[in-house]
Amino acid sequence: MTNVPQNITTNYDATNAAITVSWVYPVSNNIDYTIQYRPVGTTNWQTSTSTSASNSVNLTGLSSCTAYEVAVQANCLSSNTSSNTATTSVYVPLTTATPTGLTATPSASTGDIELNWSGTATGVTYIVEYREVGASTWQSATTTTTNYSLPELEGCSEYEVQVFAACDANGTGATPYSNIASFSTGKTIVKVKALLQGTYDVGGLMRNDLVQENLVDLAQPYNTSPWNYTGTESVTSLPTNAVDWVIVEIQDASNQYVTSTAAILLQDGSIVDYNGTVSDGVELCGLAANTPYYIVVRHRNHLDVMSANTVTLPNSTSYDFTTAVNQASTIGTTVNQLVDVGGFFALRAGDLDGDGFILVGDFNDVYQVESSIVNQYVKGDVNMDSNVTVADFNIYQPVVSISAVSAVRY
Ligand SMILES: [Ca+2]
Ligand SMILES: [Ca+2]
Repeated sequence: MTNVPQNITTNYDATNAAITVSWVYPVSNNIDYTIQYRPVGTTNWQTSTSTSASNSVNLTGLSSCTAYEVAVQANCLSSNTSSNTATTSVYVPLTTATPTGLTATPSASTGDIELNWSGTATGVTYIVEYREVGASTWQSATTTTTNYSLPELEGCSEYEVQVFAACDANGTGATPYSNIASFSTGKTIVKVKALLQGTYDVGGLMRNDLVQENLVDLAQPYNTSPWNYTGTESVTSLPTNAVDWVIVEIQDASNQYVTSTAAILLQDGSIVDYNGTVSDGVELCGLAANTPYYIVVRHRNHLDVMSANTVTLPNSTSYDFTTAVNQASTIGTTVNQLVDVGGFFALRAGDLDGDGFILVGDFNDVYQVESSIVNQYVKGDVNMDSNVTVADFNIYQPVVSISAVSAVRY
């Protein structure tokens, strides 16, 4: 008996952490096989015996990140044995679990993004991959611990990150990827609260008839004159406690425009990001850290307001327009930018065209045009109950001639 087993194949089976060896042999009766295997470069063979008619065997108890060579010999039980096959090699990759629970958290002190995950703590290399959302290629970094600090990245962007474990920094024997975590850079969280007179209810809360009736635009509605705000903020559905879209605008200490965003006004006056990234504020790009700015809140048919003083951003406590009339910047000594709605202060209803003046033009160009419209999301609906009626006119009429401060007019 001299036939050598043919067509030997070796594969690493990750599910069973085994090398599967198979071969072909022309005789099936009265035969068994000796399978020899060892890490490449070592001397001593380990052996495994197979009597399987399927001519294959699973080798287990392997070291990860190691190349093995394997040979097979046929043993004719009634006579002699064959020669060994030529050796064939197979690589056993990293057999530890895939990294899990990846998180990405900005460090308040350094601006670095702190990455943490769960995985084997020793003996492996972790390869971190990150990119700006939408970019086609990943950048990478390596570490041998289960955490990594990504140095502060340029720009004001959304990033995503993933990690895998490998035998070395070249990625040999890699595990699958972890979950993807996301983070943003260069953004400043601004916290501000405001109420709207038109839809104010009681106890510091606003009604939200328009949201309940699914009438509020799902995309920010300030892309028309006078705002001409071109942001692409949109949602698939508004939070159930949303009231409407507003614009949060930042001006510098000289009242020069810096940046703005469309955001969601909630019933208690909180203003939050449309994408839910921040639960109690909005993220804005282009602000210098720990620098004083004016905060402006704009609404479709209410008089826009600006903070009475500059606010150092980011601010940990909301700038609250609802607590006092003088929270809003004033024109000279006339303190009338906010209206007392019963212990709380609200943006004045009635600037139907949003230009910063409550004048007859609001009546002529908006209210009169939209009069008698029902069940729609329109600016003439001052009390935001979805209908344009005399009730809206009666809110507007007594305050004709009040203007917003010049810094927020269009
Ligand atoms: Ca107006
Ligand atoms: Ca109305």
